[in-house]
Amino acid sequence: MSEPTWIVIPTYNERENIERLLRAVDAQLAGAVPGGYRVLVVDDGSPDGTGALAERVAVELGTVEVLHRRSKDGLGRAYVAGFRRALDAGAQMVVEMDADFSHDPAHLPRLLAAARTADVVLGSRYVRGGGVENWSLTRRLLSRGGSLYARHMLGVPVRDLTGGFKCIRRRVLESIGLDSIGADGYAFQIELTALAFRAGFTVVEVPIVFADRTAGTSKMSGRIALEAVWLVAALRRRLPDPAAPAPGAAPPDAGPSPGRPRAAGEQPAAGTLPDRG
Ligand SMILES: Nc1nc2c(ncn2[C@@H]2O[C@H](COP(=O)(O)OP(=O)(O)OP(=O)(O)O)[C@@H](O)[C@H]2O)c(=O)[nH]1
Ligand SMILES: [Mg+2]
Repeated sequence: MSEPTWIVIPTYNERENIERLLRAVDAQLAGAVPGGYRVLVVDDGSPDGTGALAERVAVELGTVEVLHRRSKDGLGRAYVAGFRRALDAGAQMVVEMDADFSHDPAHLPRLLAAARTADVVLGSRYVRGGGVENWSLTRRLLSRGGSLYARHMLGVPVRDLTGGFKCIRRRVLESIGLDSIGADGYAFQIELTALAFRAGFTVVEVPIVFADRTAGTSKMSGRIALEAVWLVAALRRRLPDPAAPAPGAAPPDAGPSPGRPRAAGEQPAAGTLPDRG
């Protein structure tokens, strides 16, 4: 049987980070994940040779595989391809994280621990104990403003909607359907969480400190940030009605288990776990 936990890491020109990152992830997870884990690098034909370097590290570590895609096709599509591969291989829990150390591998055990009792766990900068390091005021305002905008537009009670460090259960990905996710960049993260929440799954935020990348260059752009603004507006029209039965949810008499749809007035699905690490 395949490993139940898969870590999916999209890369484009991350040569300066990928080897160190794969070793750091391995060091955090070795022996700590029941049933074992697999790390999947999804590389979009990085011209700097990230894919080939990841292959070399994979041979040495034995826990890593690399999915090579022909050319740069955006973060959202890279994630969807990675999720597909993980689900096909039997993954029960999929974790997504960036390759540039903004998502500290040391947070992985805490996120995975929270995922034992939640369907979606978000590494969150905007709950108590979380934060960002070395960001300009403009970047802080953009990120905070983006999450607030999406939260209010979509009615999803989550503080950090644009972050990309999260654990998602298999049943969530199966229920929302990977084909239904159309967005890229920040909007991809918003869409995934909003669809999961509206389908009735439990979403929990765990504080993380997000460090600015120190090696390699950013692939985010003003275009991707702007895309998020109009995609959130489009998503608002497309999201299922919160009162309607959720397709992935258990029957209403199944008790307060994850996946149960919530009626109006019930506890919000999103909660915060205290920072223990
Ligand atoms: N496969 C693939 N990976 C991508 C693509 N665009 C970005 N990535 C990866 O996705 C992750 C997040 O991209 P970043 O450029 O770090 O975006 P960001 O964290 O919002 O921006 P910075 O804080 O400036 O680094 C990194 O691991 C990138 O290498 C893409 O088109 N394809
Ligand atoms: Mg980054």
